[in-house]
Amino acid sequence: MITLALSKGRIFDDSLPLLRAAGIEVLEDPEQSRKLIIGTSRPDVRVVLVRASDVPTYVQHGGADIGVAGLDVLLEGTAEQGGASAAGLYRVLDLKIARCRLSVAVRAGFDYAATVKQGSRLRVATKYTHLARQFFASKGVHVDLIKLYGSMELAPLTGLADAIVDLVSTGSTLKANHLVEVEKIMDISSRLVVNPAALKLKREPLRALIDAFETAVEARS
Ligand code: PRT
Ligand code: MG
Repeated sequence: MITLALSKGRIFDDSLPLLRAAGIEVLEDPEQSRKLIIGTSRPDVRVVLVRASDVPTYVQHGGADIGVAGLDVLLEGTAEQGGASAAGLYRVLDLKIARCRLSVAVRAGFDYAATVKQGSRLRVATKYTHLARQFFASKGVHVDLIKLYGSMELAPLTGLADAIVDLVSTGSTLKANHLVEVEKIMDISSRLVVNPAALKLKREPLRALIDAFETAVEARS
């Protein structure tokens, strides 16, 4: 049995066409069912539904053999561990799905460039404290980081912070909240991650699955 960890929402939705191209149909819609383990048209492949930020943990500790996780989640985890790439987690393939960018945004009218130039401290609210710390340190910008778990956009509007570091795709969330993107930190897409022990034990079926994903990604780009 191969266990694939996916998160509900955009990663699940964007993974479906790749799975289909690999000859795998998922048998249930996670939005309709409350099941956390879903079968597929392949009797030897099942999907487990976990929080996006829990996918690396599942794969790393063998709760899943393989999984799909955003580069944001993977790099924040690595930065949290002091730069050491997680043992027990191979990043094998860029699936080029759930694409977005990690950016700095401020309230319209806030002079970010001047604040940075003057060397004043910038108050930054984010879920990505480790990536934000690395980014601002590399630019020599002094920051006070405020850890939030959601609705980052609210922070500059309420005076909690001067800036946020968050994911942007269409930009409409920023726009709706009168925020402007002032700097891109990095491009993000989802990656296929594999447990190294599983890759040894289930080498052939896992290799075949990874190859099928790779072919599907290439066919789409
Ligand atoms: O939602 P939950 O708290 O369960 O977990 P999650 O937010 O980590 O999961 P999910 O499913 O929202 O995101 C999973 C992954 O999708 C992320 O780790 C990213 O790699 C990727 N992704 C791609 C995005 C976006 N695009 C995205 N736009 N994740 C989040 N967003 C959010 C962003 O945070 C902001 O609130 O969408 C809003 C901005 O979107 P636009 O289109 O208005 O710019
Ligand atoms: Mg979300």
